[in-house]
Amino acid sequence: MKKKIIGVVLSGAMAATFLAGCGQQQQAQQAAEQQVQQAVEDAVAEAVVDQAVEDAVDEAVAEEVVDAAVDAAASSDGLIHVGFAQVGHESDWRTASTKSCQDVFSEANGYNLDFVDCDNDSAAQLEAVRTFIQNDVDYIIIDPIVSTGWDTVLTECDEAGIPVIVIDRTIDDSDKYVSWVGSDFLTEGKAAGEWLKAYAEANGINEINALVISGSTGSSAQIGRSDGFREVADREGWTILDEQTGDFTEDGGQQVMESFCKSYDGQFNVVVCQNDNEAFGAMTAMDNAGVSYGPGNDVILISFDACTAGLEDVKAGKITADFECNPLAAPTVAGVIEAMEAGEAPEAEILVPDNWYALADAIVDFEIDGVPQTMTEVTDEVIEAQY
Ligand code: GYE
Repeated sequence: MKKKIIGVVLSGAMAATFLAGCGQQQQAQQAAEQQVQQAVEDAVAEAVVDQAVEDAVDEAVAEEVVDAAVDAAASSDGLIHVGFAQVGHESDWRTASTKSCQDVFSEANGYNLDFVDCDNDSAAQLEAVRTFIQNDVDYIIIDPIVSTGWDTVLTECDEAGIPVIVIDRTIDDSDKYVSWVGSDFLTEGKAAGEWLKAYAEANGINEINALVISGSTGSSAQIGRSDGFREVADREGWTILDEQTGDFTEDGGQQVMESFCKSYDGQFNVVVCQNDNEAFGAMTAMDNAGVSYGPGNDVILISFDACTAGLEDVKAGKITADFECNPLAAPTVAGVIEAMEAGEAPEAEILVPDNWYALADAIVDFEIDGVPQTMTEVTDEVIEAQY
């Protein structure tokens, strides 16, 4: 830049000398000075632009070099990078699901797992997925907290060329994912209803007045279980006195049941909890309110999930029937990824099978949509083998 300015100053001075020789010394002097000034300004401006362009080019090159290095490091570890946006840590079911994913997507199995516990916060879950896109993972697994609000972010995954696999809960407003692996929540809800019908008939119970403690509102697990049970209740003319969410937590179940015990004192003979943790809380509330539950008692207590602690309560005669939801879907998701790695098209929908559990006295024959169901008697061995 300095060299250019000196050159311009010199050529201006030479012009001044020439004009002075022609006898118009003063005017020439002024013109020359202006010319010099203008030239200096132009040169400075040009140099500033040159420098800025040079800096920007340097920066872009540096950024590209860093990106390339990161990419090289990522792919050179030979692992399949998976981002998993998990719902949270609200229940025994969730703990089992997380452990299963962490075991399956381990380094020893050829994976690098980026696990995010979204703490039941939908905004945090969308952010987790966007971070996976930025990190350019190979696959994204989502257990959707709620079933709607997904199309925009799934479009972003699609545009980034990252396949999405949905696990457990469903996405109902977008089809931009390659596969879903999970349980049929509507069938679980119908199972509870159809079992209750058969159990009530077998035990001479003519009137059903039910209270429902539902799961997290807007999750497909809540929607399916509520709809399935309600379908049977409506058909049979049962009364559902109330339905309030316990958010799939023990605390939530206890709080809702405390308020139910006050509002519906002596009016209910069935309590449906949409997971075992809510049932644990509801039992505490009923104990405190002096309400007896379990086979042969005031209240028929129905639960979902059938985790180890839930089945222990079935065995102890507290929960009358427990409708399983199997949380161990991660090995099946790994199968989907392996198929894609091998260039095969994965199955669009893979159902994880569930069992229905009770003690021998509460095992009754029932059908769902004309399909006969089998129930499993809860024994120590069954509990031992459960998740
Ligand atoms: O029933 C409950 C958990 O999405 C099926 O979420 C899952 C449910 C499960 O919190 O315990």
